Amino acid sequence: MSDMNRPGSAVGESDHIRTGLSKEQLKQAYIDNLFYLLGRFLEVATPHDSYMAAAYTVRDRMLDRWIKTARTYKASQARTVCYLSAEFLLGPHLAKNLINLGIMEVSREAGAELGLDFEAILEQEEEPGLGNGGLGRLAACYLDSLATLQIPAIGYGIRYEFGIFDQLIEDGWQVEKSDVWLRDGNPWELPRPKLRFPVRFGGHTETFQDDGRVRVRWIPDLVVEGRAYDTPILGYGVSNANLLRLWSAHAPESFDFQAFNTGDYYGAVHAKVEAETISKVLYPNDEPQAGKELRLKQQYFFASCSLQDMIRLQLGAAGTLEGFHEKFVVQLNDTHPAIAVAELMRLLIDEHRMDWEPAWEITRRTFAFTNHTLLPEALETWTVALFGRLLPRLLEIVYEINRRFLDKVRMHFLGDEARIARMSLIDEGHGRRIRMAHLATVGSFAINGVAEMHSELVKSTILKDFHDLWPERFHNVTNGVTPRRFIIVSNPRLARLLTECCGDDGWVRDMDRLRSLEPLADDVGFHEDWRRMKTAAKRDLADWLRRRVGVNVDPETLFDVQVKRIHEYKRQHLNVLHIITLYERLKAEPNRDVAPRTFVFGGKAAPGYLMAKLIIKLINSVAEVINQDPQVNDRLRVVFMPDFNVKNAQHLYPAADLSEQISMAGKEASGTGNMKFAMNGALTIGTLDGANVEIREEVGDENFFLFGHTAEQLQRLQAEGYRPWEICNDRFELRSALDLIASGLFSHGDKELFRPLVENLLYQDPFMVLADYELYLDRQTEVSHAWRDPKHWNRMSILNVARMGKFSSDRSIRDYCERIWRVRPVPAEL
Ligand code: CJB
Repeated sequence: MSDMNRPGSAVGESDHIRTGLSKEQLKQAYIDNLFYLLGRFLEVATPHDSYMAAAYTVRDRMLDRWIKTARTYKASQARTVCYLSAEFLLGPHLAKNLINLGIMEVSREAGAELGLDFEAILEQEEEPGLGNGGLGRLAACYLDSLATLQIPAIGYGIRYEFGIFDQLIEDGWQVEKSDVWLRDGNPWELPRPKLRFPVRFGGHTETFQDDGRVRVRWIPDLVVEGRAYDTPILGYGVSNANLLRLWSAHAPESFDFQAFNTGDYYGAVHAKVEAETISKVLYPNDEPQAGKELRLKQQYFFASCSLQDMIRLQLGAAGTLEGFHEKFVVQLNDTHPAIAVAELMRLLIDEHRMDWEPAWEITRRTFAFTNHTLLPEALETWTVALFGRLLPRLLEIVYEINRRFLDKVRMHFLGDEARIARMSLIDEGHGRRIRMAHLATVGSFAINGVAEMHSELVKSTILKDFHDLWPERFHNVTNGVTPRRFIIVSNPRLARLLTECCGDDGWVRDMDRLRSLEPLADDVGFHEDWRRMKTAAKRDLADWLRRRVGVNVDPETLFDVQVKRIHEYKRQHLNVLHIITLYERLKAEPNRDVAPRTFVFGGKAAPGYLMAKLIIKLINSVAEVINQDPQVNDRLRVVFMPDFNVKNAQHLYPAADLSEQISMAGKEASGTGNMKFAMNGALTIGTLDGANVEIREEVGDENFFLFGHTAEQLQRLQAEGYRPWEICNDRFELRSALDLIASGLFSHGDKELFRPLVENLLYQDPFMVLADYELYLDRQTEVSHAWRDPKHWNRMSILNVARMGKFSSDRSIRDYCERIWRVRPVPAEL
């Protein structure tokens, strides 16, 4: 990437060693930081010292922008977006910040002159894995776009001491290792020890008279202190830097002293441990949430700290809470922070002495809610018993919100008691549970899904009754991903090519400009550039896989990639069935003409999700047999890339030829990996699910391999009585693939190992893998044919990249700004 548009040069470069962007200034600053912050000098610096010094050098430059941005925002009094998310999956900071500052190339040169191995320095960074997958990564993309679009915004979340586990593969099985990302220090954050708020748990409530009004006092039995850690988030090619504020849980000092003074030493230590546990570890998702008391504590903890912080800011600026909802709009990233609705009511009523009606008016106009899934197991509910024990005051408030809400419903739908039971915030049917999605919906002025199809399903299924009541509150905002991370950082060759074709790098902020590539789709010379770029990325990946995984793959083969969380609904096992069928075809007919393929899988399974873990074992077992079989291993290779995370993913997107987006229709809310692949020129094989539908619309049906039953067809099949075993009777190859797994061929003769998986497919098949098997195979055969015609393939690949503008997260954020948040850019100047 050129450094042409770097913000410093646009607005007059500073001479200061901490802010200047010239090569000499960067070199000097690096040596200075190495010396004064790390106590090292060039000759003895380890790669990690070098990384830290480089990070501090970049951070200094960001702080300059950050402080000026904060001043600008303060002066403008503009509305601020607060993005509340239990997850932020940021990926490594260094490369991304160098790009956004516009100093990647000059830093590379500075590094070379200092004799540093620039790539090795980038490689040193351990990413903050504060998220599970799509939802957390989406939050990170949105922070990047908010800053780039110069929107005043704060991301609020939890500073987990341990992020998502590191995944090792041992004997084909997933093994989890704790993620100690903070061990060697985090140069990107600034602790704010003075910025701390108390958060209460347990105890009881009592009423008292206050100025003739009855008010409630909450006497907790545990008080935890949330302390802020701030990370600057810089926009691309602008001077705006926003704030990510993460909360870490501690025991308040006064609490310790009390117990020490009464001689209860162990009690004090216990209280401290209990407090600090709250921000200890990120919960892996996809697991039944029974009994996850700590998770509810985490949710309340960060919602409360964030709201107390907003109230502090509001009172500081305006001296009153009256215009709170005009100053702040709070986006709830799924139901994880939904308790904020009740907590804002508590803060306004109990702590700031407001009456219910004005407090509710503010609350309801503050929040907006994004739903990310329809899967029943992910729709959060908490038992009234647990909720009441941990958060007695919040339970009272939820009851009151519910009472008033149901009165309205009753008036609207006279006599429809069934509807009232369905809409209640309390599910009376399953041991009395609080429905967090209902709380979020009732407390929000806008509710949105994350792709058109998903938003329609939200309206017609899980929130149908609410849509009947408030149709105007429902929206769609299709997800997007940031081209800074997923094109420039991941695929610099493609970025250079795009800049050349467009004449400048304006496409990075306006991806619709890539449409100008369309005429090049038939240009022979351009095809050559395209092929060279793709092959180089495939060679890089092949090298990386050889070094990291110890597998050799041929960059000339079709790279067929499926990376995402391992889940039955995402149907990695459908992909495996295709591989086994190809294997059997080649064994039966060794000279059969098949397009040589390398299948790459990656993704983590929730530690308690046994079927997902068995799918990982199956992939590795099939890989072991196929890769060692000389009869086929020149045409088929299977690789499982361990520890799929943002950093590793960056090697994959540029190198993929085919992107597997094969979820059961109706189950994937959006998907965002589908976008990352297509932006990098991979073709998609996919079902009509989530954002696949819109990607296909944009890139054109002829440039997308669609297969599978639609959501309605699958529903009908299920309603008619779905009998997967009968499908096997008619499909010889399917039966045979399942038999092969059951035979023990892939498990050293062990016929039991994969039995649960095979039997689940044959007799239940909840995600209708077998129903789509044949359609999938047919489409894969067409993929192989298309691959044989490189001119045609390249054409499709170029058109995919040219037409992916819609899926930049800048477009998503613009949608949110215009339709939901009603906020405008506030440009910061250096
Ligand atoms: N998603 O990653 C998660 N975690 C959840 O708990 C619920 C949903 C995913 O969110 C992504 C961002 O919206 C979607 O693209 C994806 O389809 C969904 O599964």
